[in-house]
Amino acid sequence: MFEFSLLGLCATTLSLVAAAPGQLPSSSQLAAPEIAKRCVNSASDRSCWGDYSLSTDYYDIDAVPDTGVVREYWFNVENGTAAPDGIERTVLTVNGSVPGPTIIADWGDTVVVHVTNSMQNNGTGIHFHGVRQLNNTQNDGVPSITQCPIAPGDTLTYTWKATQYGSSWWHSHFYVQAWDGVLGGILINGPATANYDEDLGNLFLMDWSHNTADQVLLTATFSDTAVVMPTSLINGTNVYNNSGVEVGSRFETTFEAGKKYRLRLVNSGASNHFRFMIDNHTMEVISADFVPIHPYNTTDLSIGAGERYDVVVTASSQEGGNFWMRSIPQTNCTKTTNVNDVLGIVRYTASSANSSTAADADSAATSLPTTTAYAYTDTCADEDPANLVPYLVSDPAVTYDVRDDEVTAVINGDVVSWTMGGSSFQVDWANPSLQQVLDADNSGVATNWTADQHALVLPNANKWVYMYIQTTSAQAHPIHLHGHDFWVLASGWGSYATVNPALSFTNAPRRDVAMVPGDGYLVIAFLTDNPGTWLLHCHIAWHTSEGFAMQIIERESEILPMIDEDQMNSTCANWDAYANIDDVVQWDSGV
Ligand SMILES: *[C@@H]1O[C@H](CO)[C@@H](O)[C@H](O)[C@H]1NC(C)=O
Ligand SMILES: *[C@@H]1O[C@H](CO)[C@@H](O)[C@H](O)[C@H]1NC(C)=O
Ligand SMILES: *[C@@H]1O[C@H](CO)[C@@H](O)[C@H](O)[C@H]1NC(C)=O
Ligand SMILES: *[C@@H]1O[C@H](CO)[C@@H](O)[C@H](O)[C@H]1NC(C)=O
Ligand SMILES: *[C@@H]1O[C@H](CO)[C@@H](O)[C@H](O)[C@H]1NC(C)=O
Ligand SMILES: *[C@@H]1O[C@H](CO)[C@@H](O)[C@H](O)[C@H]1NC(C)=O
Ligand SMILES: *[C@@H]1O[C@H](CO)[C@@H](O)[C@H](O)[C@H]1NC(C)=O
Ligand SMILES: *[C@@H]1O[C@H](CO)[C@@H](O)[C@H](O)[C@H]1NC(C)=O
Ligand SMILES: *[C@@H]1O[C@H](CO)[C@@H](O)[C@H](O)[C@H]1NC(C)=O
Ligand SMILES: *[C@@H]1O[C@H](CO)[C@@H](O)[C@H](O)[C@H]1NC(C)=O
Ligand SMILES: *[C@@H]1O[C@H](CO)[C@@H](O)[C@H](O)[C@H]1NC(C)=O
Ligand SMILES: *[C@@H]1O[C@H](CO)[C@@H](O)[C@H](O)[C@H]1NC(C)=O
Ligand SMILES: [Cu+2]
Repeated sequence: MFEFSLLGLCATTLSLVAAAPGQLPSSSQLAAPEIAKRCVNSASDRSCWGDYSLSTDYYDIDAVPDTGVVREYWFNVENGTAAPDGIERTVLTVNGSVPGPTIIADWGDTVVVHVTNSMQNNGTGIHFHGVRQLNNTQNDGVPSITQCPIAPGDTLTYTWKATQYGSSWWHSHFYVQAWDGVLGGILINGPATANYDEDLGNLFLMDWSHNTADQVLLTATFSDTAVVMPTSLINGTNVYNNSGVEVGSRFETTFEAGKKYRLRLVNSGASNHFRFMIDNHTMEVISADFVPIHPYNTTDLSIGAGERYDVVVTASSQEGGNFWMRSIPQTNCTKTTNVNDVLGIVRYTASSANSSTAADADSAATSLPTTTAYAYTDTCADEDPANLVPYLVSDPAVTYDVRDDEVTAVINGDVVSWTMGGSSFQVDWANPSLQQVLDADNSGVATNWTADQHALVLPNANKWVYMYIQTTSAQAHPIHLHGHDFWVLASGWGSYATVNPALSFTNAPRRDVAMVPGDGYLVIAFLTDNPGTWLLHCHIAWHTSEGFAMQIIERESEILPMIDEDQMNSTCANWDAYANIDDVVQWDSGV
């Protein structure tokens, strides 16, 4: 196992020579004349990255760094108990904690993750959210799409290259297991569009129930009851008012006046949409998902399930010494009983807090903040697209090659099911799409995708695909595409056909999750530049399980040579054996 340092260390070392973080360059390497020209990443110039930079086209595999460094992790998925907010319940952990270990790498490294399923009663599969997986669909970690579930007792190894840099998370894509705790951070060091002194790492914002996600899903789906989440956590912790007794503890972090801190916000929740802020502190937003943007300042930030934003917060000298950090569930699309008590604390170090006496300083170190929230509008709309301007310009074609789709909400009696383009998604754990593609290629008999498998088959390379996602229900939905960033050409309230909005083709926001507003539309574009089987779905946990998904079968004829069939077959054989013996019943969508 490697030892990692979270701070700028990796960045600075790598920019000198292509050496592993923490490994000092030899004097001969430093003496080489061409190395002297290289840009050095430091607190005062985060845009530097050795021979690479913010202008490097990270979609071009030949342009991105190839460090030769391998980051290897061993994840053990287990069943246990924990009390993140002071209320003990069953949780599923990776290496004993929620969140599990953070994957830390430098841009251009290779990441290897060995996942062992040590649970008794569930399969699993780990998805590396937002990671492009170029020519690497088998490592996307989605049971029913790219693999069979990993059976109890089995181990599967995922390997992928960090061609992008920035912040994300990994999570189980089996059933609703992620929201029982099978999740953790991804942090890829690279250049940034604003300077900062310290990288505080990923900060998870997550709604939390005292029942297992499995129980919540059953209620949501079969009793026609809207899910009400009792509370939410900040980085895996919060207090809870347990019938008048406050239990649990709050997330706290320490600022030193004069320093700038980078926070990597991740909404890892099942359904809540959050508005994040730190009282009396403006945030400078530097990236949306894995896409660095031109920085903009805001006092509050809207973040949907699956979305990420990196922010730089300046700790100026403030009287009082401590401030509330807030993750406020947005009632516009979220049902929660705890809107105002999802709080963390930012404390200034005694030496830097502007307090005139030692007693003031002591009290600042322990007392609760008394600060007030910034005013905000309660909505689940994404950040203003005018602010989400990618640093690296990469524009879509003005005309499309393929145009698809529509989504509507359908409620059948007691059972909630969602449809996209008329079908409620239903795929089979034991027969993943990728396996079907291999079978078709091996046998020469094409797969006939069923309506429930909702496959958008895209055989041609480098074509522009436009999708119009329209919802006629009041709820907003975070839409996530695997294997690609997409361009957000338009979004808004009302009917797309009626509004007929202008599409934005000039440096539009680009990312891997975007909100379709309630009773509204989202228009996205992506390029068929990555052969594979890729899921497109609503990231609200219950909706994915209830069939709000479809899949893209991209450039099928190129997939076979990149597949490790032994690995595919062995995972499936172990799953079949387990599923037969234990009579596993799949009732959800399969994703
Ligand atoms: C996780 O646990 C495994 C043993 O189950 C251990 O080998 C590995 O080093 C741990 N990984 C991390 C990142 O803690
Ligand atoms: C976790 O353990 C509980 C209690 O033994 C059991 O009921 C449950 O099925 C287990 N869950 C998984 C996913 O193995
Ligand atoms: C997963 O485990 C939960 C208990 O933790 C159980 O209720 C559920 O049925 C299991 N699901 C599958 C598909 O095995
Ligand atoms: C992807 O794989 C195909 C077939 O193996 C190969 O021809 C192509 O060059 C690869 N593309 C990249 C970007 O690696
Ligand atoms: C949140 O928790 C993760 C995982 O334990 C950790 O890596 C990260 O540094 C924490 N974030 C902050 C801002 O403290
Ligand atoms: C805590 O819960 C109790 C009983 O449920 C209630 O009376 C009290 O007002 C709550 N306190 C706060 C601060 O919300
Ligand atoms: C925080 O901002 C409010 C409103 O601008 C101001 O009244 C207050 O003095 C500030 N508090 C601190 C500790 O800076
Ligand atoms: C954001 O605010 C900080 C502090 O006032 C300032 O230094 C920075 O230049 C601002 N950034 C932008 C993009 O306006
Ligand atoms: C501390 O606060 C006082 C009064 O608000 C102010 O005059 C002084 O400049 C502050 N000191 C620093 C170091 O910010
Ligand atoms: C959400 O906000 C929008 C705009 O303010 C409003 O039109 C819509 O009715 C709200 N939806 C819900 C469910 O509150
Ligand atoms: C798909 O349908 C065609 C035409 O109906 C048929 O010839 C073919 O055998 C089917 N393929 C499979 C894999 O079922
Ligand atoms: C994997 O299984 C398929 C049947 O599903 C078979 O056609 C193929 O030959 C197997 N591949 C290997 C490498 O064993
Ligand atoms: Cu949804």
